[in-house]
Amino acid sequence: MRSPTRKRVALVAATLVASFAVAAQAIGVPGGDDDASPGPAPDSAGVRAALTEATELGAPGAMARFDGPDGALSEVVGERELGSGQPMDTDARFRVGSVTKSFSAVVLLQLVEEGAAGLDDPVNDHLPGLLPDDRITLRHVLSHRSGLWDYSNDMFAQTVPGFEAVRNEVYTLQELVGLSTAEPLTVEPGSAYAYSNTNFVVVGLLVEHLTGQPLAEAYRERVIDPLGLEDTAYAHPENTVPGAHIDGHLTPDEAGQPLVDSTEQTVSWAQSAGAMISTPADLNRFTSALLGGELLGSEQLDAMLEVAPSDDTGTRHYGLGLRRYDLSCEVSVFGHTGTVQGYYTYAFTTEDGARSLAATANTSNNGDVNTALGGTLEAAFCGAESAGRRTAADAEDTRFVPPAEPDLPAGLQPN
Ligand code: REX
Repeated sequence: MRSPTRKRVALVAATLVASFAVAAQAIGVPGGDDDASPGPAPDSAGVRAALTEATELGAPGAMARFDGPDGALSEVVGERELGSGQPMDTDARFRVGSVTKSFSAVVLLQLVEEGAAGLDDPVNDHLPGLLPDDRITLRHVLSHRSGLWDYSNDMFAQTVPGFEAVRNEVYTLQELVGLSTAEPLTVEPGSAYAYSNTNFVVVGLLVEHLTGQPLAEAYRERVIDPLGLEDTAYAHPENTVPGAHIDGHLTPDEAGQPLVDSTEQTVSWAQSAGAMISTPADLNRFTSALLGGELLGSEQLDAMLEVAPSDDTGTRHYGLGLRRYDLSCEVSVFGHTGTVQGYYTYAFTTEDGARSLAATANTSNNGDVNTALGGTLEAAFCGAESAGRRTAADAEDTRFVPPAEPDLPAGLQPN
């Protein structure tokens, strides 16, 4: 049972699946849902231009799905598996990388809501001796302010050899934390934002400890089943993507080398920081439900939305397992980005959860593709009238540039 403070928003099934072009006519529903601001109609041409650009820059395929007051709108470009001739498919599953962090944060915040732990408790109060500094709290790990070294920096210094070395490995969460704590803290606990996968491995350990359940069960019981996310799975340590899926294609560091099929991998190096599998519809349902108050009560949701800058652009922020991007049309969207070998993902929703976008491209280690894919956000949430809109003609001028994340090693692609 969720706490009574959680809003029980009725499950409104998105029944209309149309092209972006149809909804671009008008989204504005006078007398409709009072809570939801209709917002501008999504710019289907702009979304398509962003996806097309992502494929021109090296992704075999790219796709996006928008869910809003008028239903669901999908756009696909390119192939789901290089050379197969099979089109991208918004019903197919893919690896969502760090969007997993939002799922992990929700589960831990539910446990905080239930009184199993306090946000400002030291992690070591619950897992004695795990971390080298007793000052690191749950809030610090959820907001990337612990200073815990990101062990994955070392793993992927060389992209393809790094990937091949871990793709079939199975780590324990403790082993991953151990790789981090062998290095000194990068900042004083609580003093600064320093993105690190280690933080969300610690979140996974806390969830397992506080629930007494394996992570997969905790995600299923608390998020996946209640929201009916039938295409979302935490399959670790299996290395396949069950059912219809998009293949991953990792871009080698050396120019001109062929893409490496990275579909099969355990993602054990990331686990609660990045091993979830999902679809655009499920990601939109998840982000919309989260901001709509279905997963957390107002106190925990407010804590999650309390953000600090994640770079110096003034438009990119991080809360607790959640990013906030401020778009050119003065709309702020909340969600997460993801990068796991072979896949880039964006999953964001408006503050009321009424409009959501999930976009993915089936390559990684190609920052230009990631930047192009990010253009779907401006197009979908700001619409064709926005100064920040993208079309094929003015894509260069209106490029949506994800922030530089100074804490990521060279070669990692910040979102
Ligand atoms: C791992 C290396 C990137 C990727 C990473 N991913 O830390 C986490 C994530 C799970 O999704 N983070 C993103 C590899 C940034 C987020 O939070 O938004 N890069 C690749 C290399 C570079 O190997 N040498 O691009 O596939």
